[in-house]
Amino acid sequence: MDEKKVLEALKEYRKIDLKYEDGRILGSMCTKPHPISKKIVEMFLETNLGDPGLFKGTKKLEEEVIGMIGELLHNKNAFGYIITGGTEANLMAMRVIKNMKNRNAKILIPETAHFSFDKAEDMMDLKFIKVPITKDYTIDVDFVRDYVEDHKVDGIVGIAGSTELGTIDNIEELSKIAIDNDVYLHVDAAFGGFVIPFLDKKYKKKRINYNFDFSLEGVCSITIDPHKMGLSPIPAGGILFRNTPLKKYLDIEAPYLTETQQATIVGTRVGFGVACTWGIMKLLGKDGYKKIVSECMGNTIYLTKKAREYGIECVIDPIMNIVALKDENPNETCLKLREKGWYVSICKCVNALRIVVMPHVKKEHIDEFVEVLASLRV
Ligand code: 0PR
Repeated sequence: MDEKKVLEALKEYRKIDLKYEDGRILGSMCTKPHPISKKIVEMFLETNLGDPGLFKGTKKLEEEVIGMIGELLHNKNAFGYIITGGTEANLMAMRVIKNMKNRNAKILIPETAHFSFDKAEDMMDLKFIKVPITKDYTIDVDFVRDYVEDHKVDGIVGIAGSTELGTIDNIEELSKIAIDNDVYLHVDAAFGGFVIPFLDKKYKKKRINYNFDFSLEGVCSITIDPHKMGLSPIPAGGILFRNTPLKKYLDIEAPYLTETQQATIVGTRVGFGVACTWGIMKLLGKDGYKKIVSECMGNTIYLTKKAREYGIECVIDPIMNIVALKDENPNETCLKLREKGWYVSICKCVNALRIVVMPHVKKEHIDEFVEVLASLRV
């Protein structure tokens, strides 16, 4: 095929894909990347952070961007990586716990945890104790305290922005338990990491503890994904550790590379995720992210009000830009919506449809969607 034909053929395939800007993708934690990404991807297309000695500029950017995210999370000395996504980030954190303890590590994890942890358990022979959730859909801290005091536990996982409901576990309490009992605490803020620091006061609720970062002494590592609310293109996940000595639990000898230790799970890895995250964070700044988060939160509240007008109730008053709409048969409703061109996801912890109000979801899409959803119910 000549170039023209190749591109034409590819365009046909691309036409089959849904487009974020059409506003029909309502169940995704990803969105259209910031427009500067195209230029940055072109500039950094061939870079490979798997061999950082060859791409010293890109490696420097990674160190800088980890510094920037570290500052956002109140720890300038954090070390970490921009990797493929939240899954790799969580796998790396679980690897640290496993290698620190050097045996089948026992880890307390909330029932609301993302399925990437199930992959970690499967691959690394970890022993997970699933912690029940409270009526607020957050980790039962009393259960954690009692369990840790009575058993030998190696790690605790808390979530700041759960996948299904956007709930925030009480990380401050988990941190105290972790310190008192010398247990490793990992926080999965894959989604919430680029939301919580930018939430305007008016969207915060009194009864929720929003502290989730390194300012809490017990927090050892945090997953925070630029390719979700950070507006970076895929792949760009983030893993940050409290301090550099933890690196030894990740390092694998790679004697023939320009850097002889490798800590990430993926070997050959893109540099453009790093460059895009650096560029977008510099361009938007804290005010830019605050504006985006406020718009999403405004639309989230708009969706809940609109739904209520049609008698459709929410499972919880949304904490971040995730809405769970009660539905007796979410699987069936989800399929019916798909037939009509709307793509939502569903919750498994409760009978509900799940909508992530990402920046591509606008009020006009919400208006249309709620009408369609209501029409399915009559
Ligand atoms: N931790 C949390 C809290 C998550 O919500 C997710 C993904 C991960 C870790 C894993 O991140 P990666 O998928 O980057 O490895 N949550 C989304 C979900 O399962 C991922 C997603 C994104 C799914 C876009 C669909 C989609 O269209 O819902």
